[in-house]
Amino acid sequence: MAIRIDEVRLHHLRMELVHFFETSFGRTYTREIVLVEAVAGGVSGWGEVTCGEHPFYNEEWTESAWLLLKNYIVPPALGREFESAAMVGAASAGIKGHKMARGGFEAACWDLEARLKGVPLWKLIGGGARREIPCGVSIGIQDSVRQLLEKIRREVEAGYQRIKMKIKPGWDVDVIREVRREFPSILLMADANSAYRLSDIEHLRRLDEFGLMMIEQPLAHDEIIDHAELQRALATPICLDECIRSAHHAEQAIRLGACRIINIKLGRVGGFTEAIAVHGVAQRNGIPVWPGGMLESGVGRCHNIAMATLANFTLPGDISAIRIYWKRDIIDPWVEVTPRGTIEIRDDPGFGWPLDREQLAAVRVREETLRPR
Ligand code: OSB
Ligand code: MG
Repeated sequence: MAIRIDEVRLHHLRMELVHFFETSFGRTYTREIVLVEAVAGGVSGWGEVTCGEHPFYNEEWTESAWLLLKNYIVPPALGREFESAAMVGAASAGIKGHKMARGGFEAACWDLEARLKGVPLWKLIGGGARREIPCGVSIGIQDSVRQLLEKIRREVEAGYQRIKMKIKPGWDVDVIREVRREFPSILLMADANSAYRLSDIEHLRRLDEFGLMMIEQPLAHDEIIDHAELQRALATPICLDECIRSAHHAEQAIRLGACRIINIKLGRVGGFTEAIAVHGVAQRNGIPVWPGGMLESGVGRCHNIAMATLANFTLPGDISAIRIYWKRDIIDPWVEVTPRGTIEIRDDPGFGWPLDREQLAAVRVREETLRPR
């Protein structure tokens, strides 16, 4: 079934987090999210651009994504027929970088295709390996160790299967030791978001004593070779996040031994087609993957849930209940986590959860409709 994109609407949402979220690159209080609505024959498909408010996780941010979508990604696609959503990414392949902006549009087209066909998105992408997604939770850097321990206790009691804590120089070995003293047997991992250098190798080796499931992206966002050297020196598995922007990067990282686990983020790799390719490379090489998160609204969260039904997503990921992030979200009902620490998938066409259009309008600060000229 060919898809002809009639128009595309960009929505800029401003959503306040329940609690600030701090990583090694900064603190976020309010998310500025771009949603992409792709319309064909009166049916809308929805995608989310997962970049941050500032170019600190990678080079993208809300404003860059808006401009890229408006000036480069959407115009060539308007009024054009695509054989399927799988062909949409190739149409913007000439753009260097900006994969989160490209991925927001690409994901909207997959959601649109699923709705036009009346099938759930997880089915369209070839997922469905499980009906329940194993969930972990990502806990930011806190003002005190006591606060961190309280948060971890709350989420462990809620049933989350693994805890990820953010680390940075000055908030690492000593803090993890406290966490381990309090919670000796939980599945625990640490995410550094590129805060260290290879010269920190002796310091990072001290993490080996804590039995972490993995350490995520310790070194620079674009540095695969040093990660390979670090991995040779560490017992703890390295998981790459920022470094893996394509299936080709996954191949290189695995070939060099730079990681034993990969975090796949839909936006970071430019959408579903590339995410499926990264998943395939990892699967063929015996590397388990899990779904990363970028503090998404319900729309992006549901896309991640669909992705996590692919067979090799065997580790609990950063997909957690909406209440952890938002007072009110733009989907209704909310995504909930079972006492088993899982999310049950749904069979509605598209991403599976109904949009709350009233709330969408309430948090929208800018809207623009792009039509063929
Ligand atoms: O590196 O995984 C990351 C949030 C913002 C930017 C980068 C990261 C994160 C998270 C949050 O860890 C994951 C989530 O959405 O639950
Ligand atoms: Mg990460």
